[in-house]
Amino acid sequence: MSKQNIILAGIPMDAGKHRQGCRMGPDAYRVAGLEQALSDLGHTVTDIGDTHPDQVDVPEDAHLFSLPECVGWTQALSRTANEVAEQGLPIFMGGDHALSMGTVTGMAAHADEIGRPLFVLWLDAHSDFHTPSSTDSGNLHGTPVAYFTGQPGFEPFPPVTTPIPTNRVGMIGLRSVDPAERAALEKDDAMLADMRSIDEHGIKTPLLAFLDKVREANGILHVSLDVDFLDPSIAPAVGTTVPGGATEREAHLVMEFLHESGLVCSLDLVELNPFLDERGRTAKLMVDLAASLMGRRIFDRPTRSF
Ligand code: Z70
Ligand code: MN
Ligand code: MN
Ligand code: MN
Repeated sequence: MSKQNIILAGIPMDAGKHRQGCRMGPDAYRVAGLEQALSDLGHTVTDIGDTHPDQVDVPEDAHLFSLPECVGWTQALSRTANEVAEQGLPIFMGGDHALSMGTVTGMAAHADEIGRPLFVLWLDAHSDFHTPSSTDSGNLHGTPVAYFTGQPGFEPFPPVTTPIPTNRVGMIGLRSVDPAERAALEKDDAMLADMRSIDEHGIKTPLLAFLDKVREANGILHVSLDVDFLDPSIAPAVGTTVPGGATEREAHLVMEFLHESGLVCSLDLVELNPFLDERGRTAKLMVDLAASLMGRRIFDRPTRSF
């Protein structure tokens, strides 16, 4: 991947779930040095500041947490993502995972405009495949994949004009999937790699298979990185810790393969809750992973040369 125009967009969204703190995510990434880490690699980096939700005329819902605000964010982010995608490679600094309802639909519209199919790589412990009627928690951060793939039941949200077919979605890192999500995913054709299959086959196997699919279709790839993809022992700053996640080495390897593929068009960094961090270690790890995705490496030649 050559040198890029990277656009950093802060999304202080906390409306996707009850537990608060993700609104501090964008500033934590700034303090942890994301802009410098990327410009050190030779990229041009522009931080456009924080985005805000649109005001919308949607009533509160008894079951869904902060529904009007989530609708307002989705509308604003879909527009913003489509706009910034024309200027370079956006990195969306979240904010909770409900922000992907907006970023992915905006990137899908952009991909449509340039005539290439958008694929989505979901790096997460969770599948986030609930619909507003299947969610028990009422937390809309558990629903973005169902929304941008065009599942029914999202009426107060903007209609999805460019749904991503589920066969263009790859999920890696799964280890917490609710029964309703599981039933829906088993009927569907998304590529699923749970931690069991990663233990068995290594993380490289599903990743390279998915990247082949993107390449064969002349697609572009949006990557959505949830902090809880990582094991909580290395990434404690997240509301929903699930043991048994990706190691630091597995995560870096994923990022390095993604860089080498040259297919990545955009990145979400989501679910960082700085209120729960230990001396910034999770924010710093996420910055390091973003740097690996954007080309940081130890040597510029193959190192198996001995
Ligand atoms: C659960 C729910 C979720 C992220 C937790 C959890 C969803 N399936 N997503 N953390 N990122 O409440 O729907
Ligand atoms: Mn556009
Ligand atoms: Mn998630
Ligand atoms: Mn998650």
